[in-house]
Amino acid sequence: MLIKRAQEIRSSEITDEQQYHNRRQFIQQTSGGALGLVAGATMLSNSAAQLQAQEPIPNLQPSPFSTDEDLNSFEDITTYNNFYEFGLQKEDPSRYAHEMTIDPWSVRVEGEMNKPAADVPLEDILRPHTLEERIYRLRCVEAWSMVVPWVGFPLGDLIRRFEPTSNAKFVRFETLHRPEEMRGQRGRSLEWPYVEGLRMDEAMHPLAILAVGVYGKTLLNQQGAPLRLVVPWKYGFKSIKSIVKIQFVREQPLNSWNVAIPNEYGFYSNVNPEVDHPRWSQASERRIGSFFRIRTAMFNGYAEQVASLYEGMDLRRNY
Ligand SMILES: Nc1nc2c(c(=O)[nH]1)N[C@H]1C(S)=C(S)[C@@H](COP(=O)(O)O)O[C@H]1N2
Ligand SMILES: [Mo]
Repeated sequence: MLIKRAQEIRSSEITDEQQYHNRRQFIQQTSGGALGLVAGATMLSNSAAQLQAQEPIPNLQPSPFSTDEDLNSFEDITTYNNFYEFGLQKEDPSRYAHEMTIDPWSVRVEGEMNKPAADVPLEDILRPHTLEERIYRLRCVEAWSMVVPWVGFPLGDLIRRFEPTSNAKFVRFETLHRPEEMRGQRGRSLEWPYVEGLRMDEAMHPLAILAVGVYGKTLLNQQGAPLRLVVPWKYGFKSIKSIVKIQFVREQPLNSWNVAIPNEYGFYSNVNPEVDHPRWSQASERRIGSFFRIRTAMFNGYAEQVASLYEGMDLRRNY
């Protein structure tokens, strides 16, 4: 069990927004007290994606960073995914990600830090943190977007625990590499493992979170269970899934999409309607589940919070 239930909460399947809002209210009414997080994620051993048992996460606090836009349905969020480790089609992750085992799970934390390098069990990664609900827009570089009610905690809070030194200028992340369970890794659609990185000040920004859940329950594998990054002002590919390694490094890391197609995908990858992708416009996006295109906002609508991180930088060159 990943999350210890402080109180039993209603765990009926949630498939639409109205139901969800009712449930959120319920969660808010019954919340109070810190979360107890315990060991031994025995949550999953599936023969089919539908059998992935999600655990309810109680006592979620709403976040002032949440958007109040309409949420995408649980169905959209869990069946229209990019997770190339399971294939290139949007429905491939929901078909095949159950083949990945996520119990036990640990994260190797190493690099320029005062604490010794260690394989940290997932429960120790989570234990000190209070989980919040963060409703964020996720804007894929392919010009579609979703609104997702994540459950997570600030990445910066985790980083601080390991006391990175002043040599740590960037944070580098790796996804699990296990071709036996991740069929896409048997091919060469990308170089494996999937790698991403953030500049230290980006990683410390309060909007950047590590997510463990969605819609009030633990993540399904196709969403990057048991632990994935969410950086809402950047294109979706920065939000690396199923993280097994976090390194504090001196140099800007090479990230998978930049290595694969450097003239199309950079390191920064800030959502920017003024800088088109070489093959398509980034000025607008299609919200999944809607027919209409909407205008894309600078930094995906989070400019007020993050623009200062990039002051003086040429965002055309640093794409
Ligand atoms: N390990 C890994 N992480 C990944 C990807 C991937 O292929 N592999 N795809 C990225 C891309 S392109 C996007 S848009 C988001 C999609 O997240 P979602 O499926 O939860 O919407 O995950 C990102 N994280
Ligand atoms: Mo993406």
